[in-house]
Amino acid sequence: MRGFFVTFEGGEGSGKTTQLKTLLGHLRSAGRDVVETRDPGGTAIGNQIRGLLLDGENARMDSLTELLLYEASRAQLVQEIVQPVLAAGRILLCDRFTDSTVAYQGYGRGVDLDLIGRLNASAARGIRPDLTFFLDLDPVVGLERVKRRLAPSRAPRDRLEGEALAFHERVRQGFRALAATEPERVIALDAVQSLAELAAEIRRRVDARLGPAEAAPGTRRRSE
Ligand code: T5A
Repeated sequence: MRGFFVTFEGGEGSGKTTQLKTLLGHLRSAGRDVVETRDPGGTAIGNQIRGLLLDGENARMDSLTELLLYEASRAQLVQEIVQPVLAAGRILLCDRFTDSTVAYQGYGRGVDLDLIGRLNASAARGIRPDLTFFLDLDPVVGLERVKRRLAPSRAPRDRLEGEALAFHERVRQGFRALAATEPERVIALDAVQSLAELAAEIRRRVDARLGPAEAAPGTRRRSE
C-alpha cells in the first residue's frame, strides 16, 4: 500500500515549517502514523549538504553546483526516507521538495527548466507529492518575518535569504506558475492569513483527501 505524501512550499518566512508542525500534531492526535522531514536535509548526508548550501560564506557558489547539491541531498532523502515511508503506507510531511528547485533554481537563477525537470525526476525516483501547500506571501513580508525571528539570536541570514528582492519575487512567480499548471496538486494559500486560519484550511483539505482514519493511509493497525 502506498502512503500519502504532502509537501509545503513557498518563499522565505512564508510559514511552511509552522504549518507543517501544526498539521503533524493534528494528524498524530487523530491516531495517524506520520513522519516529518525536510529538503534539503532529512538525512545525515543531506544535512551536511544543507550546511554547504545555506552557509552565507559560500556566496560564490555556481548555479549548477547549487542545483546539483540540492538534487544530491534529495536523492539521499528519497532513498533513505521518502521511498520506505511511502512504501510502508505511512503519511509523509516534507518541508520543501522538487517544486522549490523549479522556483529557486529555475525561476530565481534562470537555470534551464527542462534540465531541472529531468534532475528532479531522477533524484525523486519519479515520486511526486500527492498534495502540496504553497504558502503565497509577498517576499518583503516574508523576509521581514525572518529578520524578526533572527534578531534575538543575532544569527546571520542564510545564503538564499541574503539574495536581492528581485530574486525572491521571481521565486514567487515560479511557485505561482506551478500552482496554475497543477491546481489539483498544488494548493495556493494566501499566507498573510493568521496561523489559525491557515492551519484550519490545511487540516480541512488533508482530512478530505485522507478520508476516515479506518483503512486510510497512515492508519495505525491495532497491534502497533
Ligand atoms: N531551496 C530549497 C532551493 O533553493 N532549492 C531547493 O530545491 C530547495 C529544496 C532552505 C533554503 O533552500 C532553498 C530555499 C531556502 O532558501 P529552509 O529552511 O527550508 O531553507 O526554508 P526557509 O524558507 O528559509 O525556512 P524558514 O524557516 O525561514 O521559513 P518558513 O518555514 O516558511 O517559515 P516559519 O514557519 O519558520 O515562519 C517564519 C516566521 O514567521 C512567523 C513564524 O512564527 C516565524 O517567526 N509566521 C507568521 N507570522 C504571522 N502570520 C503567519 N501566518 C505566520 N506564519 C509564520
